[in-house]
Amino acid sequence: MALSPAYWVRRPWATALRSWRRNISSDYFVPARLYGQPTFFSHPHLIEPLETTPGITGDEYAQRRKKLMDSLPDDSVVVSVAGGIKYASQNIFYKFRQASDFWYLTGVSEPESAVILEKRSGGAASKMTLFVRERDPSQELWDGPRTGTDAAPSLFGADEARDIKTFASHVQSIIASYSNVYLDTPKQGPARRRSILHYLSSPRLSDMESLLDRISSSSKVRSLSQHLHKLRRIKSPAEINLMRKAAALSGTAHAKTMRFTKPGLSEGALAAHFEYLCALKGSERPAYVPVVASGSNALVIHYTANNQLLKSGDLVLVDAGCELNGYASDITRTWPVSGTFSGPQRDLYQAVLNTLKEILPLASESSGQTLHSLHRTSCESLHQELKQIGFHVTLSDVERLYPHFLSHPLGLDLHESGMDQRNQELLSGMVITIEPGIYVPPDPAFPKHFHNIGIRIEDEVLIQRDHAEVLTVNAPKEIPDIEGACQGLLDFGPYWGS
Ligand SMILES: [Mn+2]
Repeated sequence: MALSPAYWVRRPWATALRSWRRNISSDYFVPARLYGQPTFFSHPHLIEPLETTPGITGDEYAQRRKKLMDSLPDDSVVVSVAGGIKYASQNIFYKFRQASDFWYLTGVSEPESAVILEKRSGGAASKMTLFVRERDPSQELWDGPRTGTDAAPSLFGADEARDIKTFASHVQSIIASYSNVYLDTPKQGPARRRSILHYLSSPRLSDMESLLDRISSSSKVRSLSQHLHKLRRIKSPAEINLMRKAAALSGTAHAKTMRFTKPGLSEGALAAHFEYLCALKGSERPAYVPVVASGSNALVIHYTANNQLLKSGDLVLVDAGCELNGYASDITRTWPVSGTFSGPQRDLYQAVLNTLKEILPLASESSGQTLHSLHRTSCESLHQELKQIGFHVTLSDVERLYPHFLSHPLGLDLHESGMDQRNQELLSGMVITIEPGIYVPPDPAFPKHFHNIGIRIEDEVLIQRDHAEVLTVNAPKEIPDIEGACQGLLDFGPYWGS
């Protein structure tokens, strides 16, 4: 895309761009063609100068690779591959989503790509080889432009780029010459989707399978994700900025969806409204299938059928969050379909909210808490709250009413870094959810007026040294705020509007 001279001068980052121009090759500066993903030249509304992907600079990607390689012994090689294209049926593909680990290391947004990072002994800088799809005009006519091996090194800071078709043979020889190999195979990774096998849906797959069988049976292969997730759990200032935006966008969409709610609409209409609001503001996709569970559907934790009609007098539980610039957000709110809580709904809601508010101040680095200790505290707190409103329950009964865990870390993935973090002390820069809930089955053991009510309230928090910063403040959660939002009394103002 050609940019007029006036365009450059008017933008505040014109100065930064001029100094940047001096440091890069002229063939990159001249936007001779489009690449396989947005760049500043083709998409200045998405990408700032110096950024490889929205909000993340090339320097930050280089820092991530350096930190990873510094954490590994000499004579190590890292292999990471792109996500695979997934198909709904036959050749009907889903919108592509990059594998999080590969994206975290490279910023490459195309499928059928891979990276090899090599660290020899003696403190020499590690070498980065990118594998990408070679340019192919006949294929690009169908699928859009590719970055290709010619532009990949300057775009992503790689030492060299090769055709992905040579990856299988290349990886074989590379791995043979290193003592420590870090990659995720189906046996080691938590799921196939992150596996090296999955990234090629092509005739080459069978070759890769036998190759990887041989590789993963080797004793020198170790899990890469374990090392990467140590880095990924602490968010950089740039990542925090992106996660703030994703949380703010989802929070606003929750508030507006409260306003949109009325008896007779389907649960799916609320999901559609939420997703529309997020997409309109630039979200690539929902971070997960939204749960819109009215009435007793809320007792099903992962209810996603979303095909019932909203009834006056019921609550509706909405667990929904957008993905923005690759980062997930995750918010649950529960509100009355008719805009006003009934007595029992109000009591139970306030009980869950009190527990959430008891946990939030504990979520800091200096508190020395872990996700496990916070969860235990939430069980004790819910136990006390339930007793206050007339439940005759023991602490162990609480598990029946609150069958899920309190919290999970999030970032590029909705549930980041597996379960091994539950026993680790919280550290500044982590982003976690806090999501207590109560789901009352129609069992005579529990007071009848609470039967079939399900309530969950979920915030995202950024762990700081001495406090937790709630990122999801745009989503109303106090009872008067929720009722106000539902009844249209909340002033959405210029920020909320448009
Ligand atoms: Mn969650």
